[in-house]
Amino acid sequence: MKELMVDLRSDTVTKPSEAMRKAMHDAEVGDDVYREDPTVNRLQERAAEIFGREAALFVPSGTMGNQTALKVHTRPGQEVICEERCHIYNYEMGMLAAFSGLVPRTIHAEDGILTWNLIAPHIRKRNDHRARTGLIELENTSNLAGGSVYPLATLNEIADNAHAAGLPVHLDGARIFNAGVAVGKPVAEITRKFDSVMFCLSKGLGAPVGSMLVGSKEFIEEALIARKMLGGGMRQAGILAAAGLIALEENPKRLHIDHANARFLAQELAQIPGIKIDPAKVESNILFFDVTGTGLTAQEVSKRLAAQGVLANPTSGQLIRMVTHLDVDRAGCERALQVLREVVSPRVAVAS
Ligand code: TLP
Repeated sequence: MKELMVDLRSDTVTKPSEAMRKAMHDAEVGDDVYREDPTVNRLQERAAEIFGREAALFVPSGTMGNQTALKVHTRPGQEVICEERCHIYNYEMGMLAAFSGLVPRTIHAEDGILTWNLIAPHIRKRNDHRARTGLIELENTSNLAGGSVYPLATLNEIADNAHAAGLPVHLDGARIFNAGVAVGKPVAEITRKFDSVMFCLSKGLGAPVGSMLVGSKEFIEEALIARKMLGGGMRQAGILAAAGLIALEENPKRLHIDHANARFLAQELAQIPGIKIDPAKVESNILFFDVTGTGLTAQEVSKRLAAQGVLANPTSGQLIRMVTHLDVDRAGCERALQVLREVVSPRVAVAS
């Protein structure tokens, strides 16, 4: 039964490969709070190089990377402009308020893709009554908007205008390598104008733990302090960085497979009676579909799928999310579809 499990809940569920486990075993380590872990240092140098930046910092999670960046860029009482479905606001435990004293100024954008025209009216300069804007934050790919991908021109236009207004721009690039594959451009190019970028090693790239922050030397020096405040100063973290290095070097080049599997799932899902999805909107490795037409709630569908070894999370009463990754192949996708067809067929719905 176990080997038949198809886990589409998230790309966070990937397990470290044999090569990663071996590299972890063999990793040269030191105390990273003293900056003496050679493997962490190597990972940070490689990340900075790949993104064309001065420096990088290894952090235990994407959440810590984002919250560290927010802390460095802002002062308490300021507003952070972000899209209403973004991770920093919805899934980071209110830490933008708790840790940095920020107020989110959320904006709704079609498919989660903000534009300068949407942002500009919300920017507040110094004012005797209202909170000042401190930062603009974008998410690429946009997770909760279905893995949507920013056009490069939109990213550049937002960053240029933000800078002209004296505002820094942070990128939650948890899945920035997926975005790069989707637009066919190197990550250095699509993140060039951001003041800081967080990206995850532990999602589609398959590392067991870890994310990175990249930016200027000055930004990373400040980020080190905020990371320590959060308890993120790690010691012999080279054990983790060793797996991260393999993730970073090897796995970006296979992400197109996950995108093709997501498109395949979407096209087949669209054929199932009662399921609603627009396959044209699936640009990377995340997809959402609406089960309202099946007469079942998303929770019921998810429970029935799980009973047959297919895991996919409901994100509301109507929507289920599926995320493709390196531990799910085409056969796994086919199996997930077959189980779903059975689960939502009218005969099964009546029998329950
Ligand atoms: N996303 C997780 C959940 O928290 C929703 C997932 O399964 O997709 N930014 C983005 C865009 C993310 O999707 C995530 C994780 C993070 C940041 C946080 O990364 P971690 O989980 O490492 O703190």
